[in-house]
Amino acid sequence: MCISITKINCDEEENTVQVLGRPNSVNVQKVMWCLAELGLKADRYDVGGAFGGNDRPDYLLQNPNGKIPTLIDGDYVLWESNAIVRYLCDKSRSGSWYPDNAQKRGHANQWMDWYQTTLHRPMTTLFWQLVRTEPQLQDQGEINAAIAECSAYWAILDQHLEQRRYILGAHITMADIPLGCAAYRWHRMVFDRPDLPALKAWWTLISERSDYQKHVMLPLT
Ligand SMILES: N[C@@H](CCC(=O)N[C@@H](CS)C(=O)NCC(=O)O)C(=O)O
Repeated sequence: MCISITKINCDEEENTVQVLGRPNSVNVQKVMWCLAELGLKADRYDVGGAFGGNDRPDYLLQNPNGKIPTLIDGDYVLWESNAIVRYLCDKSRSGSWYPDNAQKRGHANQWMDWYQTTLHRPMTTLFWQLVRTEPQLQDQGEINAAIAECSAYWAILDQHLEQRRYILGAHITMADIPLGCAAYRWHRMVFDRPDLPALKAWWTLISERSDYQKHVMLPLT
């Protein structure tokens, strides 16, 4: 494939996957954090946002949505961040990341899909309003509605985590990745947050991981 965009951390080794996507995208962060936890080598290319490139014909050949991230693993191309996380954990079978039975995988997929279909939308509204909109142009009504909606959803996870260390229980799994990335934004953005102690305890545990710090705990931009 022809890629003429800036390549980051290139080590030119075989078995190195390529990730197309800018580092401040929550969906790219899921993939980069996952790869690092699994001990897999990756070259990341700056695509999307201010870097552009995702509307180019060679990019659209790989991902017709023109969205990031896209994963390239040899001849294999995959898009949709949660699908990429599942693929990597399944392929690697490293540690506890890919649950070892169908019922546990069902629950992991449930929480991953819940994030993507339910919490991601109001979190994106809140993020765009608080981080990517000039203060004088922010819509306080939209912010308040997004905080209320997000708070109700995070409270569901908070209650679930009251009896658990990680989302599936004692061990960290792929279920913790999408919600873990979103939890950084939730706790780092500046607004009047509700007190959700079990959620905070889980996020604090995840925040201690060096790969999470490196790939997710970046300046909010
Ligand atoms: N459901 C897709 C969503 C992909 C998506 O919307 N990515 C955003 C960045 S988070 C994007 O490509 N935005 C356009 C851009 O960055 O130029 C996934 O999870 O991969």
